Amino acid sequence: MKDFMGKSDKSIYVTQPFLPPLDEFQEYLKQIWDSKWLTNNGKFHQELEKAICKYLGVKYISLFANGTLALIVALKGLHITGEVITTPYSFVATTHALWWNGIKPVFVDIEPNTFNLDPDKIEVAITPRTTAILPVHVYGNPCDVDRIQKIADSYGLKVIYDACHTFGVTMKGIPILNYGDLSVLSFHATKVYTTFEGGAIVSHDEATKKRIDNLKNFGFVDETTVVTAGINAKMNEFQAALGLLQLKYIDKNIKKRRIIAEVYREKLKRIEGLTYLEDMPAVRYCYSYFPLLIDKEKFGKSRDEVYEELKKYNIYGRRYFYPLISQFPTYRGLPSASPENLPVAEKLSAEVLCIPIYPDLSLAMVEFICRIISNRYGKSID
Ligand code: T4K
Repeated sequence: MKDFMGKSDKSIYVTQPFLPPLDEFQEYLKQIWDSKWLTNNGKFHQELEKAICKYLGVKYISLFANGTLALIVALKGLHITGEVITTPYSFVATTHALWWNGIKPVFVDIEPNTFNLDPDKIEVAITPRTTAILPVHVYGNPCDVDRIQKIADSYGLKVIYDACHTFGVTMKGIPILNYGDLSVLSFHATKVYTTFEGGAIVSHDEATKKRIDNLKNFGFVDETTVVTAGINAKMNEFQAALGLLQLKYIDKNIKKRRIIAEVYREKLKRIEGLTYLEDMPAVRYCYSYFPLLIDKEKFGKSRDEVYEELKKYNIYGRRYFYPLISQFPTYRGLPSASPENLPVAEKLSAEVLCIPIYPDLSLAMVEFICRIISNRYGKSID
């Protein structure tokens, strides 16, 4: 940071990956070099599966090359077809995974206070062709898992959670990943826990894990037997090695993120027209994003004006999730994609700005960001 109200001398992005000390990674690289084992269920892959299960408190995990392939395979693994109820308020990969499986997405609106699929609106969207619900724990904020499960049970639907923002999140001590039939994680460079690119599917029984493992490896079950038309979605040894190292630092990193979120909340709380997600009771969060809602009428400036203003100081927030998935050309012709069907998602998508949050972001920079957001418009944060 240069000076208090000056331009930051390096770009500050919405996120930045945490990387462990290079010499620690080099130790792993040496082992990979010596063994010449680069992928296909190698030593580090096997170690990481065990270590992540332990850390997350889940029974079975299958590691993937990225979260998108994991989503595609999760749907395939449960033989999901026809129509699937999902949220428009997510990263495009959520709905693209349906499209890649030839499944029709049916968009349902979200709740204003959680940004997640609204359970009150799910039932009216169910048709005889509906086979599953694909909710997203957006920004790592847990969905109403009990109500969603109740609906799924009464209509005989599967539930696959897109849990890509939700590393290590628990509710009343229970890992959020243990709800639903499957949960999908992303370990992309922009995520709380990263393996460069990467992802995983959490399953609850051995047979399902085996099916998923076969699907991610071309359908092979042994050297000569291919039981299904699988794909290549395997995580390699370099990714797994970084994953093992990241686990050493993850608690510390989540704590740093929490402190940043607390400073943002404290500094921005008295400003009319600005709101943010509050932590729900009994939830352990991972603070993957800090979404700020900017009400143009009350705040006096629009979300886009604040976004542009921050850019002048080399600070690059992101408008996750604008545009809504339902507004992209592939999906906007669907009846459920109409803005009248999705008023809450439309409103939040126009108001949200995700401001920087990552472990190495200094608290001085967090305060600086708050000052740009507030002081420029004549509103004191002190
Ligand atoms: N479901 C959900 C709910 C998701 O959020 C995602 C991914 C997926 C599924 C799919 O999982 P993956 O297949 O990706 O594992 C980013 C990420 O590419 C994407 O992984 C993520 N969600 C999405 C929310 O954000 P972009 O296009 O906004 O990323 P990009 O490259 O503009 O990066 C954002 C900022 O992060 C950059 O301005 C700078 C910083 N950055 C980025 C990279 C890649 C770094 O500092 N280092 C880096 O290596 O999509």
